Amino acid sequence: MDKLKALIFDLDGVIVTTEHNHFIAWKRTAESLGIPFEEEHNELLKGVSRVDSLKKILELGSKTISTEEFNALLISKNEFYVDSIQDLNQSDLLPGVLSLLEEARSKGIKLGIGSSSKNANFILKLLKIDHFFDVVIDGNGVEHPKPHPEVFLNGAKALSLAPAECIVFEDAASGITAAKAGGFIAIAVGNPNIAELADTYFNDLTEFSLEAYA
Ligand code: B16
Ligand code: MG
Repeated sequence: MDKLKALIFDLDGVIVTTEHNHFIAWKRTAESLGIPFEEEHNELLKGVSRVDSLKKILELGSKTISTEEFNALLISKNEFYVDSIQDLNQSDLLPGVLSLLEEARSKGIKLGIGSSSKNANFILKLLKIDHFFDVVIDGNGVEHPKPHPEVFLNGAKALSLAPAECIVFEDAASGITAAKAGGFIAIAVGNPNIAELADTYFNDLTEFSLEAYA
C-alpha cells in the first residue's frame, strides 16, 4: 500500500457491539408481521442499511406491505433501538479501540468513520470518542449503501486522501466488499466468516499494529 495516512472504521461491530440491540429491535418488527426472525437471519443484516434490512426481512417472509406501513415500521424499529442503547458508554468499546485511536492520533494519522448507521454521531457521543474523528460518513451521507464503496470513498475524499493511503476496518461482508471495491486496504475484524474476503483478519483490534504499516 501507499504510506498509511488514515484509518477508517466501521462503527457497529468494530468500535462497539450494538448488533444484539439491532437484532432485538428487528425481531420485534419481523414478528409483528408474522415473520420468524432468529440470530442467523440477523447475520444477513450486518452492515446493511435500515431500509435494505427491512426489505430483506420482508423477502424472508415473502411479504409485501404498503409504503406507509414500511415507513412506519422503520420509525418504530429505530425508536425501539435508540431507546435500547441509551446506557451505552466507554466501557462498551471493543478491545483495542481506545488505545488505537490514541496512538493513531499521536502519530498524526487521520481517523474516520464509515458506517451504514444513521445513528453513528449519536453513538460516538454516547461513547465519548467523537472528538477523535476528522470525518464521520454515516447512513445520512450516502446515496448507495454498502456493499457500494460510496461511504468509504466519501470518507477518503473528505480527508483529501487516496483510498490506497487508508485502511478500512470492517466486521461485515457488505463492508469488506465495499472497501475492496473502493481500492482500500480492507481489514476484517471479529468475524472469521469474512476473513477470506479481506486483505487481513484480526480477532480484535488489540492484534493490529500500526508499526506494521508505518
Ligand atoms: P441504523 P455499521 C450498520 O452499522 C449495522 O451493522 C446494521 O445492523 C444496521 O442495520 C445499519 O448500520 C443501519 O443502522 O438503523 O442505526 O441507521 O456496521 O455500518 O456501522
Ligand atoms: Mg459493522
